[in-house]
Amino acid sequence: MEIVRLTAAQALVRFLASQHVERDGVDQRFFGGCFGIFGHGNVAGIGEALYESPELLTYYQARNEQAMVHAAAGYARMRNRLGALVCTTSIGPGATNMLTGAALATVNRLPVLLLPGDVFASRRPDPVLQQLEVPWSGETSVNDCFRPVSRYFDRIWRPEQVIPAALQAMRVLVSQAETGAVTLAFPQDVQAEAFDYPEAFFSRRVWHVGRPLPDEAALAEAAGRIRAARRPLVVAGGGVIYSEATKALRRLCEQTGIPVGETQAGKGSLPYDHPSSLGGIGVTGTFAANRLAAAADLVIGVGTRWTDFTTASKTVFRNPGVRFVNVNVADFDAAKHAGLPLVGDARATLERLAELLEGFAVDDAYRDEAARLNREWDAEVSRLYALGHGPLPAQSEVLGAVNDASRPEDVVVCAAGSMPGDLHKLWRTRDPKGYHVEYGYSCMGYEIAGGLGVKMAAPEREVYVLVGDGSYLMLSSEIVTSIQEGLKLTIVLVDNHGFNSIGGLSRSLGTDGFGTQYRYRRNGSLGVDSEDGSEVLPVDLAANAESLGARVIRAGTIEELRAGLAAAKDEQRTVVVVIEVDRYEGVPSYESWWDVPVAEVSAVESVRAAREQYEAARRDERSHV
Ligand SMILES: Cc1ncc(C[n+]2csc(CCOP(=O)(O)OP(=O)(O)O)c2C)c(N)n1
Ligand SMILES: [Mg+2]
Repeated sequence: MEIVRLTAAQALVRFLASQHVERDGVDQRFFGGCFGIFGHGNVAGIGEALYESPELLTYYQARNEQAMVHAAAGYARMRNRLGALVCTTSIGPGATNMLTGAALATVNRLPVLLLPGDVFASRRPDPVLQQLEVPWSGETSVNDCFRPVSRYFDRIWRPEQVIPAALQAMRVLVSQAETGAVTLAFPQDVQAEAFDYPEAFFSRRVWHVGRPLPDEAALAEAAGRIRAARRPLVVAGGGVIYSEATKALRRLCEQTGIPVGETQAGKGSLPYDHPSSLGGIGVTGTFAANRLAAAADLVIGVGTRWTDFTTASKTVFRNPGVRFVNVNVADFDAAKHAGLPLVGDARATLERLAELLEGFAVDDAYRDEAARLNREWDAEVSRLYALGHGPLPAQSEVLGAVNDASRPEDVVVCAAGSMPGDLHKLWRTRDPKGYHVEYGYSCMGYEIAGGLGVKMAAPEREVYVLVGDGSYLMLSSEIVTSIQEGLKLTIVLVDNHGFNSIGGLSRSLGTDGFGTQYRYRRNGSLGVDSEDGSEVLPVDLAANAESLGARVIRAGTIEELRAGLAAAKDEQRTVVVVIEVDRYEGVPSYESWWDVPVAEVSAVESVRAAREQYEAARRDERSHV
């Protein structure tokens, strides 16, 4: 057996560089590079390995560890989970800064490989700088916090352990059912220790990503139930996009006339103007989708986790006899809502269902109803895109201008605040990869960092990052990375001086926008929305973006925004277009509800009224059992 003497870090980097995935006969390298921030916990281990052999994995320098995991998640999503990035950090704060990113990746089922440095395995210099001392446990470090937010966790105590740990990491990363954050905590002394590794460990390894089919009996049962349904409805989730099942879905809809509502991750499963497309469903859904959902007798979930936003907190499906069929590669999701589980790949399963449904179609009246609702909804979008609101424009007009400026293949990126809901309703998606709203974790600060990852995965597309002022303030540092790497982003910063989304939620629940605006403290209070007009904080986010090296365009009107977006197209580096909007001119919700509990007792009259409404609304909440 040929052997090669390497440090544990060199061995891991060499192994990662030779991993490939193959689906449908297309072979691609799995790791597109390694993000990192060095400290004493990784500079001489992983850092040395990357320095010694730069051809193995391109090193990208990030500004913030949370942000680099967001970038890795954005990258993996854009690559339909057939590609990933590695993230290396020092020990202690560098490591724990990645926790939020790890949770985001796991919640969204996106592969990221995290290599937090860890305290000395030998424990010789205990406690090392930044070590958490745990009086009751000698083998615990801050990295144990990664366990619940990782789909696989290991700590590499000895250099030879790189071999099983790396192979297990790959098994999980490429598994379409299991994937998420994979964490290999790497003690800083072990990283630098040498071992005689078998050369074969480093040979090119191709991980096949298959398209498993559900059990044929379950497929036959599903086809029977669909044939018996009067008002079937498909709910398309992220799995449709990841499995590249959009064409198969379209064929099935055209053959059968079954209409489609989309989750946040599934938006783009059909183009917005397809007659079977009802757009977003649930809390932030369209009236088209929510109306047909209310009466649906059979709901076919494809690649969806069935979150409360999709089900409008279990109020959107109102037909007393409604039943579910769930196509999902993960049996965990396929079993939800007491559905008939079709555990398999979305594309292969939809293709097989189309065969089994040969000759079946819904009534023409139902097909026509969906097409009419599609058109009526689009008229509503046109209305909101062109409100002409003043003096400050409405946010919906900003979305319209960005949609108009973008090409079909360009990508819109967003994550938290009031824009994800508005985008879910209003964005006219024309390409399956054109809509990228992170709504599994809806993490403020994902927008710019995630957009960077999207651009790394698809440099040929323009990436439009829509970010609120709150998210921008939380995490905008990767603007610097985008400039360092020449990875251009067009960032549209929508300023409403605070948390509009939560302000609106607060008003609707009786607490008057308390604590959601960026205002001075006056008379002991930060103010509420009914006392609007007080001075806002003098935060100049445009100047901030400029100071980071971005080209900045300040737009006062929608016309200036349109001109700014046109100018941004000719720019090579990251552009930030800043526009202020009227925070009270929001997009309404359409026949939906979200369960956010209101105080059962309160001294505040408006809260008591909200509680009454809450109790009434909750009566519609049902369990699908
Ligand atoms: C990291 C994180 N903290 C808190 C929240 C809760 N939250 C959701 S939206 C929001 C406000 C976002 O403000 P901004 O980005 O300005 O968007 P706007 O609501 O004004 O549209 C908050 C605090 C969150 N989603 N993520
Ligand atoms: Mg805001």
